Amino acid sequence: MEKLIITAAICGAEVTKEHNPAVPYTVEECVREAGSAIDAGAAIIHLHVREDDGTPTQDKNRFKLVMDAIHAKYPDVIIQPSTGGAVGMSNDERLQPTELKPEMATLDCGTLNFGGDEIFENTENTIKYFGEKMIERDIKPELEVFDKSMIDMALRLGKKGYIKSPMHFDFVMGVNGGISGTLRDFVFLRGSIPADATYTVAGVGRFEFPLAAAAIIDGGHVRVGFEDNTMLAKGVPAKSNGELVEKVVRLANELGREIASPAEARQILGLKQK
Ligand code: KMH
Ligand code: ZN
Repeated sequence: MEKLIITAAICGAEVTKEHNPAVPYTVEECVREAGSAIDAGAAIIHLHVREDDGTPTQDKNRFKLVMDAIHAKYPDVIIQPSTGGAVGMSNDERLQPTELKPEMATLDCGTLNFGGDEIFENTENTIKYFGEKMIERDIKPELEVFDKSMIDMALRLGKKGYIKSPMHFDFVMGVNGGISGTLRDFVFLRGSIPADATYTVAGVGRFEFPLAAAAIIDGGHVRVGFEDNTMLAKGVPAKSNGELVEKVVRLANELGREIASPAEARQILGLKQK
């Protein structure tokens, strides 16, 4: 079986220090949290950035600052900026980090309810626009799907030339408004992608580790991190993103799956070697 790629989603746009005091806002905190995850075995850092007070931003200069600071200490790691940003941001605001030509970036494949009155808006034209920009900038999209219909959207737009194959999906499961985090729905999603596609699974909250175990067994890949879940176990807050990655590494060891380095992750995902 292919080695396991672990992605750490270290901060997200919604989670705050009130949820867990280790959620990073400043550049130094982002380097600390990315470092803890990389040292534990993460090959990819899925990155959102914040102002020092925690306000989410898609500012290109802030991304550059954080990405350069992480790469200064960890030159090999794959940094995957978010183009989802935070609810309510405009398309061009969200696309700013792609101007830095990262190896990968997320591409969200549909609109969903995002709690309360919030709607995370990704119209068909938005997805096409983001797809075109990523092809133009030679960026491999991680296709974030929060429901089965979003896989169908990606496949349809792939046929029209907006997304290249082989595709790489991220099943984000357990968001209120998206698909559930059950094993039944995991099997449904993973059975709905093309044979040449790869996937990672990001289980939200209590679904994080059960779905990680399912993907480890199935030959898929795993995302963990404060963006999705801040707890190491019920009632036990994680002290760092690294602790969440360490738990995935323990599961992988028990289940006989080796961990991919960033170079091995590049090979699995078809990215150019550095
Ligand atoms: N913060 C969410 C609204 C992504 O990174 O591409 C969107 C999100 C998805 O986190
Ligand atoms: Zn994200």
